[in-house]
Amino acid sequence: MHEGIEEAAAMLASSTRAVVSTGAGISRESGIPTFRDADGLWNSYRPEELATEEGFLANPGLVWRWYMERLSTARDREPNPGHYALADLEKLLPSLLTVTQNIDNLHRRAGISKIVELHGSIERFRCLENSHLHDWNDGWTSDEPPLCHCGSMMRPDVVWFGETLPRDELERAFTEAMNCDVMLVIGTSGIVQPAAQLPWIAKSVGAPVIEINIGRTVLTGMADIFLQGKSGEILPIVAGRVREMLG
Ligand code: BJW
Repeated sequence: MHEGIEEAAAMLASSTRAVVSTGAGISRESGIPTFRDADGLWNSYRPEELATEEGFLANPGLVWRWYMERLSTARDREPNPGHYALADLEKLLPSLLTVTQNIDNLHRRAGISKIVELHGSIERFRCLENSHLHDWNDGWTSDEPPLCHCGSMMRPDVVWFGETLPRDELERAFTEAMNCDVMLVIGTSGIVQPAAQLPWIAKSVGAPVIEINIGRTVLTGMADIFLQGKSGEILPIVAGRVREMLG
């Protein structure tokens, strides 16, 4: 067993305000690609074209089709043992809040109920002009963005580069980070702002930071505990130990 697991589990078991910050790595074992790994999306696709408003306005069909493909992948895939272990931890630690940069909805599907989605959701849409929100509509096609009742083009309700994050979600994430007594950071490269600030905020208020990642990141040097490996393998062990400690 990983030597830091015992210590990490003890920190979580004794916490009263735990925050978990997740990134694309937690969903990789479900078959959803990350962004910046060797097989990540940004190695095959250009973020300027696909994840900015300018890219969308230049070629709405291209961006819409890309998101439709990713929506279909997200719906086809299942939560993995890492997602389920986090849902177990939420039951064991009622104060635990999950803050995710992921848009894939897998945390909710695994049973997580206290969650802040910083970058939106691939399951939701809003129109460009008036931000009218829509769920998926079976009358829509995957080819071109449909129009809202106000006549404006529909786009995925996700946060693209250069866009501000949803205000309430960001405020809640920052407030919880400022008040947490331990932060668990899972499967993120830790470079995309402002989400990347969360572990640093936790650290600045004296909360220990536990990182789970298959490789070292910009956060590893500041983390109090670094658990190197797949989140789908490490998280179930951590959650199991927390259950025993609280048992
Ligand atoms: C495993 C594993 C396994 C693999 N187990 N681990 C300040 C300084 C510099 C730049 C900026 C700044 N403030 C703002 C910016 C600009 C920009 C930014 O941060 N750029 C950086 C790239 C430098 N930020 C923004 O534009 C944000 N907006 C903003 O700040 O507004 C105000 C503002 C605007 C303009 C100027 C200044 C201020 C918005 C960011 C939106 C990000 N959007 C995306 C796309 C969302 C929709 C979609 O999915 O299509 O969000 S980009 C992409 O990156 C996606 C992710 O949520 C996000 C983070 O990626 P994540 O999750 O960390 O994934 P990876 O791939 O990077 O890492 C995966 C990790 O998992 C790796 O470490 C692996 O090792 C690990 N892993 N398998 C455990 N099995």
